[in-house]
Amino acid sequence: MEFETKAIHMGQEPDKATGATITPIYQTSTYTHDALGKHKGYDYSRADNPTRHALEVALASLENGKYGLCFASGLAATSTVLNLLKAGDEVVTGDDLYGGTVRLFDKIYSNFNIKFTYVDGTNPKNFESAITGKTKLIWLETPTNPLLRVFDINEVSKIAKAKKLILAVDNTFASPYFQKPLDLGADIVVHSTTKYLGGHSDVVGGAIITSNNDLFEELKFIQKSVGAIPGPFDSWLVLRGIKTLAVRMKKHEENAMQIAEFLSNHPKIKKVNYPGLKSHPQYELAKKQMTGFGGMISFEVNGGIDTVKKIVEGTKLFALAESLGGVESLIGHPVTMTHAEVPEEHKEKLGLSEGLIRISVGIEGTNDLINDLKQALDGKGSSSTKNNKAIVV
Ligand code: P1T
Repeated sequence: MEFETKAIHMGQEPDKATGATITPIYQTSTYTHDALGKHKGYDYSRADNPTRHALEVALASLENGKYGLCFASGLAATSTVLNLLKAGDEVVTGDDLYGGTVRLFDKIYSNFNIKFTYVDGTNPKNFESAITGKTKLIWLETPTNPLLRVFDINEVSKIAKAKKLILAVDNTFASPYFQKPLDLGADIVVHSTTKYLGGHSDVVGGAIITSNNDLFEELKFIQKSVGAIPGPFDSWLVLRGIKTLAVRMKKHEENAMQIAEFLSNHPKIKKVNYPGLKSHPQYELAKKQMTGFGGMISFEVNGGIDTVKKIVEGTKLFALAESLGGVESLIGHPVTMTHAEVPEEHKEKLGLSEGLIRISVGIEGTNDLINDLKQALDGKGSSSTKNNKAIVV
């Protein structure tokens, strides 16, 4: 079955009880048993819920996986993967990651005596060199947030397999429409469904997909035991979102490609990070492991925080906000927003500078978006025109 068809039909058969074409929101915490020890497959909604189940089946199919598990947020999904570990275990992770993931690693799980070693993921050999006898998990985010670096999933999966380690890939930026890590050798895929999967900036959620029976059993047990599950309505919003994922992703990419080219030719811009540009250091790898380059771009401006402030406060269509992957365009400043809590030395090592701006390109008209960036870059915006925008922190 083609991706577009799966997104609309997998797990989403007409409701057995009523014939409802669209999966109902089963807003119930519990289920009446037919008799002692006999129920219709559902017992209590922390363990399972039909609306969530429909989403789990649909997401598994989109990633070419066997099993899906949904969570209350992307970070709840990531925590669930980390809950596979025990005190004393080690994780080798690519160094460029969502700031909240770094915070979760360094500020929460390191307290439980789990060690995280960050490596430059652009060279797969760096993962191999950092592996010790205690390493259990390799964590990859690709393309990365916010520098849009691309790490070689297949090469890293060979290293993981040779050392019998679990490889988990955060596929949030690409979405399953453009990248399928399980097909490339990963054991676990993680998503913030808040982003492209939900697609409308109206829900926070997360997901894990795997084809490994043992990992699934363990992860399902953790899901039920820890309880970081999404409610039925949030599950339904993501289920509704994925129906249009394919058409949205095509437009995100079409817009992003034109915007990346426009930005590359702008005199105020020093560097554009977009895997679809031939100048991107991992362009060939991106072409090989992805079927498209996505809708996220970051760029470095000539000048300091004052220039940054003018640009991020000067756009009228691009809202100054955290998050990404919605139909509407967003603009952000990683070092003071999404990555504010990443330690200074980590930022320096990565080259995550004050001059870096990140945009999530929406699916509005391409020319409107380019014109909006143009007027902001050329300094034509004024503070009175952007009263719908947040304040830079
Ligand atoms: O926000 P949440 O649903 O918990 O997802 C966390 C997360 C995980 N992985 C990646 C790659 C992410 O980008 C995120 C969240 N990112 C943002 C909020 C952001 O603005 O980058």
